[in-house]
Amino acid sequence: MRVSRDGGDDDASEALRPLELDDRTSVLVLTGAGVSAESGIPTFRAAGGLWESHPVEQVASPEGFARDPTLVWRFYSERRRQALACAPNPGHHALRGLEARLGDRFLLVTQNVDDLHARAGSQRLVEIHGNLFQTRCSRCALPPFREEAVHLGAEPPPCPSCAAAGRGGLLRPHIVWFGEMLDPAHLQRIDRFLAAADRLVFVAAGTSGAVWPAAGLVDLARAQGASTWLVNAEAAENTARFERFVRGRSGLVLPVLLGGA
Ligand code: BV8
Repeated sequence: MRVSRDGGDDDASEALRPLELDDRTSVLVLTGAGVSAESGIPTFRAAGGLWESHPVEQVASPEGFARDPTLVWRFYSERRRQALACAPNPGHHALRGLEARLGDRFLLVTQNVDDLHARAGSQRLVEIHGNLFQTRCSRCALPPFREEAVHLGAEPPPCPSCAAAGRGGLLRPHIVWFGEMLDPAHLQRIDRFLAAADRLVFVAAGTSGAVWPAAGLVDLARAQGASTWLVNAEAAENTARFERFVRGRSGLVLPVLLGGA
């Protein structure tokens, strides 16, 4: 496994060694769909960004839900089934292991909604795009709740509290769709972690750097003086923003880089 510098080409690369982390160093990690690929969950890129010939932005958007809530629930129900049938891989476990060693000097930010980091035991975890197994009402203030059920019926599931009040609210996945704001509490938690860090290492893994604001996290970390690593099977849209690029599968690279191997 080779490390190339500043998005440079491979022949100037060096052998991969575990990160040197002294007790003044904090680690911020961002993961994407690539980290769950080895668990059997297709990435957005691999699927060509399409679901059943629907551009993902169409089914993962408030407009898509307003247009066809039954179709959107089929999209998320199939992903619930798929995620429940999968298990965390060595990449997830290596992140859990590093958290155990660093404690509060560690924070894991994920774009993944598949629940695999939580199932691997990650605690200091920010699911910035939500979680497949959380449901809320699209209309009233019913608090989000854990739900593993699939909704494949002709009718989308009604909100029980709206139904009781004679309102027509529908349940929706508690997921951040395209065009929707991220939860400010999540962004504040990341900012607090960055501000509290003495020395900082930022690692992005299994992400194409195509979706914002997640793709800009590397720049926030650099602004804090972080050393920056990208672990990805192929070059990402923002590879040039990283000091070091390890081209490889996260299930193989992360256990070595994070020293759990
Ligand atoms: C918002 C939940 C603002 C849903 C998701 C600036 C510039 C351009 C566009 C925008 C911008 N700012 C905002 C936008 C619009 C939009 C956006 O970014 N669009 C993109 C498409 C251009 N952003 C938004 O809409 C965001 N909201 O901006 O609100 C706002 C402001 C005012 C008022 C209102 C609103 C919300 C974005 C969140 C959307 N929700 N997920 C669901 O999952 O169903 S995004 C979803 O797609 C994922 O969560 C993830 O974030 C993204 C997919 O990206 P990746 O995870 O990186 O996956 P991908 O398949 O692309 O790549 C995988 C990589 O892994 C590949 O590189 C591959 O090589 C690699 N790989 C594969 N196997 C492995 C591997 N690597 C290692 N090991 C392996 N084994």
